[in-house]
Amino acid sequence: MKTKKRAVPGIRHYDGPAGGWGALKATAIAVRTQMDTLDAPATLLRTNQPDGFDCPGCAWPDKEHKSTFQFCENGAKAVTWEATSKRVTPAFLAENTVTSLLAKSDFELEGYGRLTRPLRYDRSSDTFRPVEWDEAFERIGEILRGLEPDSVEFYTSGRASNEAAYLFQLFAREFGTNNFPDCSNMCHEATSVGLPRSIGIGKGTVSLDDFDKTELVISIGHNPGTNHPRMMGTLHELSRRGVPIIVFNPLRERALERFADPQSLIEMATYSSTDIASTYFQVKAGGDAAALKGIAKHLLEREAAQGGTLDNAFIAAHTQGFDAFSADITQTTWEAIERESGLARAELKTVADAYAKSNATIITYGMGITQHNKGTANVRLIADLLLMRGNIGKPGAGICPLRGHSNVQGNRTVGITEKPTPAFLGRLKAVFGFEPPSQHGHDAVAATQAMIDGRSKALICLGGNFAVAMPDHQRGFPAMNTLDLSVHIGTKLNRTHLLVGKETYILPCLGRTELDIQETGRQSITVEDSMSMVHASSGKLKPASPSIRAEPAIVAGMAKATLSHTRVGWMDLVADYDLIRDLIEQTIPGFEGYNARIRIPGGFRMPLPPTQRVWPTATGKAMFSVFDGVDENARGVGDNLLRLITLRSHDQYNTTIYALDDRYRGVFGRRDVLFMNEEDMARLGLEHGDRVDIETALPGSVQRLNDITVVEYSIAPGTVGAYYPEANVLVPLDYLDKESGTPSYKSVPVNVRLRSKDIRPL
Ligand SMILES: Nc1nc2c(c(=O)[nH]1)N[C@H]1C(S)=C(S)[C@@H](COP(=O)(O)OP(=O)(O)OC[C@H]3O[C@@H](n4cnc5c(=O)[nH]c(N)nc54)[C@H](O)[C@@H]3O)O[C@H]1N2
Ligand SMILES: Nc1nc2c(c(=O)[nH]1)N[C@H]1C(S)=C(S)[C@@H](COP(=O)(O)OP(=O)(O)OC[C@H]3O[C@@H](n4cnc5c(=O)[nH]c(N)nc54)[C@H](O)[C@@H]3O)O[C@H]1N2
Ligand SMILES: [Mo]
Repeated sequence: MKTKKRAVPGIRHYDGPAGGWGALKATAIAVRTQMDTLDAPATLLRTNQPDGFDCPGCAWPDKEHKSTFQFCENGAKAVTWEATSKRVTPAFLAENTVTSLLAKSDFELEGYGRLTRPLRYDRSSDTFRPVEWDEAFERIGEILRGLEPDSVEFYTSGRASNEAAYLFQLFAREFGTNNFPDCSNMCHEATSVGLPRSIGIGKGTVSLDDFDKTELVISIGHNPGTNHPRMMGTLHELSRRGVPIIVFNPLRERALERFADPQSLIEMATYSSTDIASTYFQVKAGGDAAALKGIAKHLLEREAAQGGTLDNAFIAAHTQGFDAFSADITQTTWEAIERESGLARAELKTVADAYAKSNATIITYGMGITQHNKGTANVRLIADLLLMRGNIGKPGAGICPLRGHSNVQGNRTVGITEKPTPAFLGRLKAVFGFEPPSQHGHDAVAATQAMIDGRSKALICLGGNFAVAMPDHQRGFPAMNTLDLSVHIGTKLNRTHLLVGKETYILPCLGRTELDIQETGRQSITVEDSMSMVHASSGKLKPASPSIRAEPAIVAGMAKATLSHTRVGWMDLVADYDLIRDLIEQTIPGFEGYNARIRIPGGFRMPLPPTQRVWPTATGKAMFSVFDGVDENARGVGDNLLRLITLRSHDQYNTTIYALDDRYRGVFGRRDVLFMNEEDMARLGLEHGDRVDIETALPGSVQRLNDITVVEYSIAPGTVGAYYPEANVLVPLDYLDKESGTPSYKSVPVNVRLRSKDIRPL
């Protein structure tokens, strides 16, 4: 850092490690500001315990889900945020019109606390008013019955349990549509589309045990200190064991550099920390394909020169497409690789050498890989690199996508997909006796487009904050207002709820931490983590209000009121979730003995054939791919093009903003910042603290975000970073990975213009 840099309000360089005392302090603040302190310790201690609830934070697994308490700052935030003692009461809603609430920030909206009553929008007073559950269900059913099934969108956010999600898809399919936009479409869809083509299944292949045996980890495009904090314990252990961790990330993320484990007495007592990354490559945003191709190119050259580099026996026995893959790598020039990745040939050689030396390598990745124009191709390239040395289906090796929401993987497993297989539909028909629709439905982008065009007339949301999470708020928000009906099952108020249609209902539900008592007694739900482990979760806290209901009960209530001739015994299923699990078992392979197996602590693992070197692809082999070119084909226009990545702060959970700090990046009390490299600032004549306007630099685009403060940061040249969801206004709806439909949230070409040299006070 330069010393002459001027002081900017809320921007302070953060020197400490990630974790450590700062994490304990932040947890204490989360508890104090949200919860009744008497409840907090017991609640936090039940997180991820055999008889407790699954952390609603992230999808990183626990050691057999029966570990001792694993401290996690952001898990604690997720739990305290849900278990808050704050409430949105009917009196509060009567005093605050929807128009006035829309003027509040997302941070303020969720900060009002838990929803307590089912609500209906009243246009004459512009307020939400309490409504009885049955009345709400009846009216929702009446409107839905009057609509074409394919003009209704059924959105799922990945916090929903397997049981709720299964009922939700059953409702939609018996109603007659496969319109299932879901948060996965904005997240790991590139994994769900790419990995089946490469290895036959759209899930990661590693387990926690593999991390104990691995010799090398390559971490690409994810920020575990914030988003998968329990993974830090694993990385910390690896680093102490001397396992190299090679990071590819445009931004210097503190947790990937240095971490103090709050569970390590010595580190806490001595204020010391452990280095995490052995090497840190600040690849350009969207430059990963070039970097991966560079590593592959070195491997091919090494194999030609000295042999012993590729696992030729594995390639011959288990794969197809190697010749086309290697021909493409061979003809890719070093010049193109260096230009697009921003990394030198010699740097990539060090990675190739480390990789060639390792007998068992894991590659982990997140949104830095998937949220790109070529997200699917990126994912496949990671698989290719692993296949070159037989690193799938052997101990200590494999591919490890870091999933998002705590049950996003489970939602897909139990049928939340707009492209169901004929086999699954056949089983639904055999078990339930109705004819499910076979025509593919809408994903998240297609659903939004259909709403904009007026083709879709209703949106039913099982959780989430759909309109805010999606790109292009300028077009998406007004489309919400044109709907005949919007229904939101949620725990807290958010902007999507307030973008009211002709009729709008908010149906408040229990969270994971809360007791769920139905007719037959206390119920557990189940979830599937990032490593395909399925286990039970049951809350213990008293529900936020006596008038809220469990998600399965709300879905069943709507279904029963909508489907006059339903073949499903909705109310029996709600009375006993074991019966829902029986139906899942009958219709989805891999759930044999479901109810018995979730009663064993730790649960069970879904089948993962590639771990046994069985490849359920069309050819029965693992398939190499060819990544076309080395760049993203971003059609940027203009002179001073930069590439924008939109990302999460340390104090947020997707669109939920817990607080306005981003401690590790040195941002406090504000979110209106643009991280920029020193070189780019000099080139553009900008200084730390200058206020700029950002414009999307795609042909025909008129999208902009005004008055953002430039913050000098260690980020790859040519790359700038801003926070999601504020920066979503800069992402066009049709700027996406064509193969998977994932918006390119991490590679938007932008131009930046100086607005003012005055520093904005906080
Ligand atoms: N506390 C907390 N936990 C969460 C979430 C949360 O918001 N808060 N969200 C959950 C969800 S839904 C998800 S999907 C995950 C998200 O977890 P992550 O995948 O970690 O998501 P992001 O924060 O969006 O950013 C990822 C990282 O990618 C880097 N990056 C950006 N572009 C590129 C690129 O082109 N190449 C490379 N190599 N790196 C790049 C960024 O610098 C950043 O460090 O976390 C889950 N867990
Ligand atoms: N620019 C940009 N945009 C992005 C991303 C990005 O990196 N950059 N990331 C994308 C990703 S990876 C994702 S996954 C999406 C996230 O999109 P979503 O999953 O739609 O968004 P969330 O912010 O997780 O949803 C928050 C809301 O969920 C509700 N909620 C919380 N807990 C529960 C519960 O237990 N049950 C129910 N029914 N509701 C609950 C609350 O009402 C809360 O307001 O955003 C995407 N958007
Ligand atoms: Mo996600």
